Amino acid sequence: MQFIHMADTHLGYRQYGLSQRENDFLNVFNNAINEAINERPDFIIHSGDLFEYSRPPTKALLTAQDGISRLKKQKIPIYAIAGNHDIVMKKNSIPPQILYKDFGLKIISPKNPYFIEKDVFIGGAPYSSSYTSKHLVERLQTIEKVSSDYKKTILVLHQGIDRYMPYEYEIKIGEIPQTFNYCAFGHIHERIVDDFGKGKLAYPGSTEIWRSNEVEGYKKNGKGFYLVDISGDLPEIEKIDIKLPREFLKETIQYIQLQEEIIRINDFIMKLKEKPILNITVTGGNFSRSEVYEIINQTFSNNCLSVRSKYLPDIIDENLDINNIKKDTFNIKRMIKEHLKDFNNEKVSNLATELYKEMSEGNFDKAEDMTKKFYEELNDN
Ligand SMILES: [Mn+2]
Repeated sequence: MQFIHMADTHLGYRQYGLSQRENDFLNVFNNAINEAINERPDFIIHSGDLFEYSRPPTKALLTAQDGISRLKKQKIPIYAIAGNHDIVMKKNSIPPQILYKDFGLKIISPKNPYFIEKDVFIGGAPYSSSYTSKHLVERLQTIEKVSSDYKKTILVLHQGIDRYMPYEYEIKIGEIPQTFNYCAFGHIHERIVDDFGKGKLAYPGSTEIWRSNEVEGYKKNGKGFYLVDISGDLPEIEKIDIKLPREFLKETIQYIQLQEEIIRINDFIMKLKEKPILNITVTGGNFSRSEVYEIINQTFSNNCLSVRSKYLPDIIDENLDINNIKKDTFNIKRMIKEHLKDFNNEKVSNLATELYKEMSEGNFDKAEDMTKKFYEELNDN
């Protein structure tokens, strides 16, 4: 008894506004479906964030449709839940996955919280925000009760757990029932496999590099999906890697070695078949950002799909004596709280602090996501 566990395919995501990146996400999904068919699993589980948006672009919808109908032709059932990207946080909203019901996609939802596939119990719930996680915990208790009649049980969820995301989780590890053989999670884009209760808990990770902070994890653990065998007492989990269409390079170079490093990186890039994405940080020394920007852009803009650069020169300011400044001055969180005290709302000041942090690091995409999420959850209540 083998199944495939994948998640976070984010179809429709147009990273850095580039159509090539949109295609990369679609191609990786296509390849993952091909590879999945080759493995001849008994079924497939998709643990959420099939799409980037709750209203995906047509191309993404067609790619999903094509993949799901190929699985149907091969008689491989596929089960899915909605992730936080697939749904808007409004009551009674319907995820786009519903479009594929007639193509054989089975959606695990509050209405249909579980299915039985070849004597295996597959139960779960769509993404719950931290504001509604109480309901989720109640739901989980009900699902656990029903599952006790079955020998092999799988729980499907799209949530962050405090054990792996201590600041942004929606559910605590202690709130997840421990009786399932396999907990098929989505949401965290890193690959994680852990012992949990009487079985295993796993995140297969995203299938493409969705944020630049996934590059390190990709280098270490690859990207793709899991092939899980639940015949024995403990599930056996095999990592199946899907090759990414292009390299995502992240380089930090010292200003003093700028010339040598640029040559080294350029030599590497010239050997690549596809234009990579290059994230480059120049640090140390007292240099002019605009001059270094010129050099980097001239060298790389033609042979990279996208060049994103960050400059961190040493700050030399003789008038600034760090020892004379009270530590409080640097407590941005306290400063923002003080300024927003008329709102009398901790969530607002927390958002402001987080936005300040992300935007000062140039993470505008993330800041936008956070703002969107904040208002979606606000409207939900
Ligand atoms: Mn995701």
